[in-house]
Amino acid sequence: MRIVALAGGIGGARFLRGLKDVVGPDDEITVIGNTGDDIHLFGLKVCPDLDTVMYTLGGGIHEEQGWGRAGETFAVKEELVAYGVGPSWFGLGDKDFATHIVRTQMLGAGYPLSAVTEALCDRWQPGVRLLPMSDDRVETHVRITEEGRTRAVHFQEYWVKLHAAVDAEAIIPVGADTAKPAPGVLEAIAAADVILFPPSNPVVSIGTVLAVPGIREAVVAAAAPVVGLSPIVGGAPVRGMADKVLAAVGVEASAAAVARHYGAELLDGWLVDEVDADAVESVAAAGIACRAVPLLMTDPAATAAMARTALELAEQVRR
Ligand code: FO1
Repeated sequence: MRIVALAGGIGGARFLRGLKDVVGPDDEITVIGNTGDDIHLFGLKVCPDLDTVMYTLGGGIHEEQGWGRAGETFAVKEELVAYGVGPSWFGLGDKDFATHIVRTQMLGAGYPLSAVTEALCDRWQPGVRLLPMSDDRVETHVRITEEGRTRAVHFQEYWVKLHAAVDAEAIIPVGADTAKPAPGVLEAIAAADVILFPPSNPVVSIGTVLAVPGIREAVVAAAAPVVGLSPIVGGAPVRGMADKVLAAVGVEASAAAVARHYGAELLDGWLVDEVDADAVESVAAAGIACRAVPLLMTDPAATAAMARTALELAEQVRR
């Protein structure tokens, strides 16, 4: 079976680990990773979501944190701070720096991001084919107003520096409108037997992947059933700032509203948590098959069960 998953960072990566636990040796997983969170710092290109998937599936992730490397040290960051060179609010560790140096060096030599990602994955062996959504630069910016001053900040500044404490007024995936899907992305979607939307952020993760011209259209046209898992449980995001960015696009932070936001054009099936069982009827009324099951990735077994249920729902809704 060929499975395609669109993924953001921590939630997507953890779900994919559960998915790997339930598929067979002949099944192939292709991950189309969000690159809208990418940021250029200290002359280096940092790809947080691609790295989170790569480290999580490759066994190098800082488990509790969910991003960055296990056993990390911060000597380079401290030296930069000593030179007064910022930003100091973004936690790049020494081991992680090496990844960004290799990536930036290869990009500078002319390799596209997709080839660089493949080369990095040669080391980590994540057990999935990890494709960036695009080789072109896309950067998610967030419009905010502070003390009467409106400005757009990089998504990482909104999330890591400002802790999403200010309302997001608009989400701007800069460059997405002219970006092209990376090699293999459209082919993987067209050839998929199942397409999954993990419990990633529907706006700044999966929404950004779908904003690359051609990707949404390919998912809509795909023969494969498309099943998503709600990142909203009991009216709040399991982690992250999905409530803030959903508000910016006029969508309520509820499992049912996120399903309707994707819509029946994209989704054939949707999983909500048991606490949101009352959403099942309204999601079904929108033309999307819906089941209420435990959706908290509390341990590997619970995560694997979620992945198994998503694949079962895909079989039930197969057209
Ligand atoms: N998240 C934080 O909350 N604080 C950080 O300092 C931070 C640094 C960081 C460095 C590399 C990386 O790959 C991820 C990092 N993240 C950090 C996570 C990241 O901000 C987001 O969680 C994702 O971009 C959203 O998926």
